[in-house]
Amino acid sequence: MAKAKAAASRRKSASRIAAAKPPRKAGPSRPASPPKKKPIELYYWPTPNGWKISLMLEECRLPYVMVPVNIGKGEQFTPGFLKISPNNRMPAIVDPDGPGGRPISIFESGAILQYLGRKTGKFYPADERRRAAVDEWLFWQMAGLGPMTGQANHFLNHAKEGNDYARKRYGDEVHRLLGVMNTRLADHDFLAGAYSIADMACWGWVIAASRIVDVDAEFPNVKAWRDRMGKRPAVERGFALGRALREAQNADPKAQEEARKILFGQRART
Ligand SMILES: N[C@@H](CCC(=O)N[C@@H](CS)C(=O)NCC(=O)O)C(=O)O
Repeated sequence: MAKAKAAASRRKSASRIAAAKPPRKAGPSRPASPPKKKPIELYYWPTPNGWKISLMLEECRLPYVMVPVNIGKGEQFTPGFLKISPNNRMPAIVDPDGPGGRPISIFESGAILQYLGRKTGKFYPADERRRAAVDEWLFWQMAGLGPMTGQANHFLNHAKEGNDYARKRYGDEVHRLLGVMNTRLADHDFLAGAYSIADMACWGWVIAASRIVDVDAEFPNVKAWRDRMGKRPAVERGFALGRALREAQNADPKAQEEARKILFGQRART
């Protein structure tokens, strides 16, 4: 499969997360164990969309290797990555053990979360009524909280002076969405009732929105949810994945300037 081949060429630079094989001990031969499954490849950079998938992989304890896609250096435009993710956005995954035992690649974080939920039977209930509730809040994040917080962050923290209308429009919308979330969480511990992929999808965006809106003061139920999630060991691990990579880039003004040029002002390349 072409996509999987392209992925293989990028694997060289992968940070190996999967447990290393212990050395074989000499001694009486043991019955052959079933062949070890290859880890999932996670194409990733530590951002709110990337964290969704690192959280889910950690929560499910699925073996994976993280392949950094430095979006500030333009690695999302390499031909190998575009074969996996034609939208030049991370996250994406390649699961060597996909449907029918054949490799599959998936882009779009919501599609990846649903796929991993169906694959593992975890955090994405099979019961239709409960699944519909998870989908509601997952799509709410994908179409609302994520894009609106992204735009608010752009106009408030990255755009040049001016843009008052855009700042207000997106700032207001983030505030409105946090209000919706706060109301929902008044009588639910998690968005769809039980902890699910919808919560994982929202996690990083609430962290990002907390830099725009005073969540602690204005939205106490969202704060309590953020604290509840933050205490989960898998969330801690998923949130920490690749942090040093991003910190190194943030500490380098030249790299930041290069990133701005790559990330802003993109137009169709064909
Ligand atoms: N809808 C996509 C959005 C992914 C996305 O926007 N990823 C950003 C980082 S958070 C990215 O890869 N940006 C690269 C670029 O702008 O070229 C998803 O949910 O997977």
